[in-house]
Amino acid sequence: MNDALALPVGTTLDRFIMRKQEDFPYATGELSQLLRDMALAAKIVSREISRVDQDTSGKFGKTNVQGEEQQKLDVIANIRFIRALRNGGEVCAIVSEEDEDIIHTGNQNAKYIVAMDPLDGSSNIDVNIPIGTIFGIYRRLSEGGQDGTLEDCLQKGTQQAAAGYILYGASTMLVYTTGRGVNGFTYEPSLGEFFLSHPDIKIPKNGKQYSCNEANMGHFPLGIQNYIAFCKEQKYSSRYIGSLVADFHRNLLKGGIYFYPGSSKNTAGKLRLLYECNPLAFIAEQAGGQATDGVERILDKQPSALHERCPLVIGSTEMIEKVRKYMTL
Ligand code: P6P
Repeated sequence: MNDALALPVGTTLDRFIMRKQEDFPYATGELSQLLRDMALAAKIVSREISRVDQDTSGKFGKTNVQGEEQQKLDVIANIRFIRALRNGGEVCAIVSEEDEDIIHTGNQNAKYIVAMDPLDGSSNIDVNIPIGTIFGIYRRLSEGGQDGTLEDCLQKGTQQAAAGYILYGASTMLVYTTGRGVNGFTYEPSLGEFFLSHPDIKIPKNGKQYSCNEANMGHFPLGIQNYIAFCKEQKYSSRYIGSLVADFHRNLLKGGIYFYPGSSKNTAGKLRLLYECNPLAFIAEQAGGQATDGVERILDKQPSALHERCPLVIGSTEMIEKVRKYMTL
């Protein structure tokens, strides 16, 4: 992180992106523009969520590739992000939780791939619980002048050029990294701008809160069950609202651990490696935390399918290390 370029709270996202581009001497501006495109879509989705009405609330009436019931806003958010990325011109292919196959944008000379969950936790919309968008950005491996390839999309998390999330909560926040720290921006709807509100976020090394669905406890690996028992002995607080981005964001700022482990019901767990685990793992590590599947580093995993699932344990370093000990006893 180039401290000389430390920018004051209140800097706009646009100015921040422009100044931070100077950290990358060979940058030619495409990634900067891509981040702006994501921010534009985030503003539009934030507006759609804040004015949910009978046209946008409730079920869409179909299921997505995961077999999950789509909410109308899932579809709206997916369309908005795909449109912003297609029109922005910097992305040749998109992997979305809402689409089984790769979405080719037609920008065949574009350098980047985006893997995204356009609206995670959308079943919480109708009960006004915060929800989020998660995205990871990769450089294409294939030559320009053609559509992005499956190989372009199945890269390890270590290959991400950038990653971020948008949290649609009491306020809308964009949190992202390009590999030089993590910064958070809060959206001011009256001005239509994101402003730097959380510069250089660092996750506390330890925490006293854990996030998991304890109803599944009996199906968790024994090591996880033993770690949860340890948390209870330590009198930690259980904090789980069933919305990954919201749970992760709270733990990122306050310290804590979120886990959605594999279980006897589903050995790979529920969350997807490409567009949920990898982006959040990149952010967690850049903020001084860790992310594993219980034992192995998430970012080192080689994806073999677009929508493959992966157990996730993510948050404060000392808590992750403790889980690793319980998992390897
Ligand atoms: P469960 C939402 O569907 C989600 O993907 C995450 O946002 C959330 O943490 C998790 O699933 C909740 O899953 O099985 O506890 O309801």
